[in-house]
Amino acid sequence: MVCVTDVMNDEIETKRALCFACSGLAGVEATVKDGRVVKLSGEPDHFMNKGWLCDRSRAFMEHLYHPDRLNYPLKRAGRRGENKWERISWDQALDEIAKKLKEIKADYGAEALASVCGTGRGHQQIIKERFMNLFGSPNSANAGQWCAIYNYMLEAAIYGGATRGKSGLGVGKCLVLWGKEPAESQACTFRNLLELKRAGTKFIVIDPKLSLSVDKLADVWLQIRPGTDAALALGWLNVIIAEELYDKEFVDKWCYGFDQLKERVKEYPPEKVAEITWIPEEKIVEAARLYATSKPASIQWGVKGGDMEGVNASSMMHAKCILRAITGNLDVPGGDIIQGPCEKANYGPIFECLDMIPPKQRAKQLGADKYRAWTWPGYEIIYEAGKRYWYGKGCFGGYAPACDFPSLWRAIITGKPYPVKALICGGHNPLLANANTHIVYKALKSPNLELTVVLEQWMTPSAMLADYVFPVANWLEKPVVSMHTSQGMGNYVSIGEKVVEPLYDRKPDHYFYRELGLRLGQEKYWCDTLEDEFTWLLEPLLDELGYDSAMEFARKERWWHPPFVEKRYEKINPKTGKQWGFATPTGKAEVYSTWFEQLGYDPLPHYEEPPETPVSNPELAKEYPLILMTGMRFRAMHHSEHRQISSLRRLQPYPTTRIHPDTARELGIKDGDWVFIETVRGRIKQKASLYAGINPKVVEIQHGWWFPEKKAEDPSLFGVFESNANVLTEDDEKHRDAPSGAVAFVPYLCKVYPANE
Ligand SMILES: Nc1nc2c(c(=O)[nH]1)N[C@H]1C(S)=C(S)[C@@H](COP(=O)(O)OP(=O)(O)OC[C@H]3O[C@@H](n4cnc5c(=O)[nH]c(N)nc54)[C@H](O)[C@@H]3O)O[C@H]1N2
Ligand SMILES: Nc1nc2c(c(=O)[nH]1)N[C@H]1C(S)=C(S)[C@@H](COP(=O)(O)OP(=O)(O)OC[C@H]3O[C@@H](n4cnc5c(=O)[nH]c(N)nc54)[C@H](O)[C@@H]3O)O[C@H]1N2
Ligand SMILES: [Mo]
Repeated sequence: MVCVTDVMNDEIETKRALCFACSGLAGVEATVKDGRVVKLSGEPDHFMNKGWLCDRSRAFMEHLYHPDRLNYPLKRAGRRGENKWERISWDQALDEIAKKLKEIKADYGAEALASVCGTGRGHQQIIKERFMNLFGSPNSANAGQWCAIYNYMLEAAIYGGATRGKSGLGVGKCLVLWGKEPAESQACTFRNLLELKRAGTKFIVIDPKLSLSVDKLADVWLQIRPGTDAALALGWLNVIIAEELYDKEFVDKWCYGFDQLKERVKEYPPEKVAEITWIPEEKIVEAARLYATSKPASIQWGVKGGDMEGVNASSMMHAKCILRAITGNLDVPGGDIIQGPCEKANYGPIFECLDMIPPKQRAKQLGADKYRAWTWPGYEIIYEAGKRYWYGKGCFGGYAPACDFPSLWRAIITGKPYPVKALICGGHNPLLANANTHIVYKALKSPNLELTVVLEQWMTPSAMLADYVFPVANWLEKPVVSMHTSQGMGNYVSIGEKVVEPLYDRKPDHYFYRELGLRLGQEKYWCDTLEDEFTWLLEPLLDELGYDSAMEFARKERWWHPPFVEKRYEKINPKTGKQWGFATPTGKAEVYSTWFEQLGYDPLPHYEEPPETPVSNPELAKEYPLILMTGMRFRAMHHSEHRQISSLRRLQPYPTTRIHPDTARELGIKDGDWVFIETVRGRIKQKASLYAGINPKVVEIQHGWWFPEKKAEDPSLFGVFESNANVLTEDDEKHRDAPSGAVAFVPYLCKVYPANE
């Protein structure tokens, strides 16, 4: 409803948007006066934020009207990175790009076009996937390889769906935050967690530092050595199984391979795990007991305890799945609720025309020979098991199956296994986000790339190296659907209105992909506008609720949560007359994973010492004695974004490194000093913040830093090599997870010293 909020002045109206300042998607009330947004505030009754709104979301007024926003399509006029551009019309740019893509496809095959994205920005990713599938290229890469989506895939492989927390479904007795700092990373969720705390939930927080969440929530804090979470999880399993604290009935009836698991976890007694993790043995046992005996209990998703731990990523996430399963916490209110795709939507794979990509092309996906879990081979198994179970729809889409990022950069540079000639980058700043900035730089500068297109809101370091840059709308300038079906999982729907028409020549991403698609023979598959796409996406739900369009639903209803089925696995499936069980090949929760087995990986979790630690490489540790964690979230900014927004930059003016006061003193570093942080790969500069809550042997740095105020031209690229965490990280095989190829953002060995110049 567009309601008139001021009876005296009918030029003022209130629109209800969905915030995309992170992936939290809070409800926002936007006051528009004479066509201009004058106020953003939290939507009082929205289930996500309940009237509250963070600084970053409110700063989107500045984002909307900022003088540095990109307003017109640009075409490169000088050398790549020279910062010489000519303004060009959308039509002319799209015609030229379409012509070039036709030539590339004819000469090298469709796989010679790749696309990259990061957090994906909801619809932009699923729309890009449709374009790529229809074009015939399997080479889309995205951040899901190390962030959330692979985790959901793995959950789907183990018990048939992802356990995304859903608000309002019961208060658990115990909640585990494992490598997660919602106080900084998910401010809306953090507020909801504080409420749970007040309602009596006990919190276990596993973090190498005393985070805000440790401070405000933890009943038990396990100060773990970075990168050793898989050992801790196996230690918990050891205690829970040895002390028979698991749910025997559930295990007997619903778990596959428990005996093999029992054998495996014998290798991880608490005393050994204490030595690996630096957590006192009695605390490991205490926490394991608390988790297993408090029912219901839930383990939340957090990227640092799993997704980003390189060699241990799969094992860690697998072990978390096993903990949830054997303690009987799956599908109970207050526990971990398994969600599949949305029953009421033309979700993921359907929306993206995934079936249109021929098997011959799937087989060419970069990295799929080696990292089979994240790519087509792993996806196909999950899809088949899911299809039988979830309303005939399978699971996922949007992000998986994706190609392997590091393999993509190498294919661009070397032309092997085949040439990659064109790249589309949307919702991503690859020079900041990916491990090993130097290889990304080399790829983006490679003469082998004949065409690079970036869809952006700002001129970023990565956009500087493009041939065409298109100006895209932000979330106030377009409608937004949050439906975790865009990741194939989590079946609720939440939707927001467009607040104002896109300014200048900005357009929603949809416009680009549709227009390019039309020029390449994809007419049949595109709706005219983003609004129409959403209507088609939600058609089954809209029909049921009696709305004509997604936008009517956005104004009147706002969100829809499917009815909850407790312990669905026990219920009778009317189609088969048998119990539902789980959407896996065996119909059980596969603690021993037939998925990993089929793909040729370890079917049970294990712990491997990461390649760069004081234990695995004591020689290196002599020169680089500190353990490095990268990617410390902070509320003011999202990844590489928002450095231009002055109200936010005031909150966080510089890149920051946290270091223990004792360590700093020994190194001659004072609070606020600029310091170099160096690994074997290079060094960067950040400001030291002395913090007694971090282990003296550990330092933590922020990621995403570049400086819009610095020189734009290559090789400065807004100072992209000066303070960027990923100058220090690595993306070679040795540091990656065997099944998924997930890179490590933690742990590495580093040294820190004053930057005196
Ligand atoms: N060292 C280290 N590196 C990390 C991490 C870490 O912890 N440590 N974290 C990793 C994680 S989890 C992730 S998810 C990645 C994130 O990596 P990215 O997704 O690359 O992160 P952003 O900087 O948010 O980049 C998004 C870009 O998209 C633009 N943008 C915003 N909205 C839209 C839109 O609607 N359409 C389009 N086309 N563009 C838009 C923004 O201006 C911005 O430049 O970084 C990863 N990198
Ligand atoms: N403000 C802001 N919010 C964001 C983002 C952002 O850039 N800025 N990015 C968004 C995205 S895409 C993501 S993926 C999420 C991620 O958000 P979270 O899942 O909360 O992850 P992080 O904040 O990266 O790290 C969480 C905690 O893990 C700890 N940690 C570091 N290394 C280890 C380790 O080895 N083991 C364990 N157990 N803990 C460790 C850190 O000290 C930190 O307190 O945040 C999202 N929200
Ligand atoms: Mo992420």
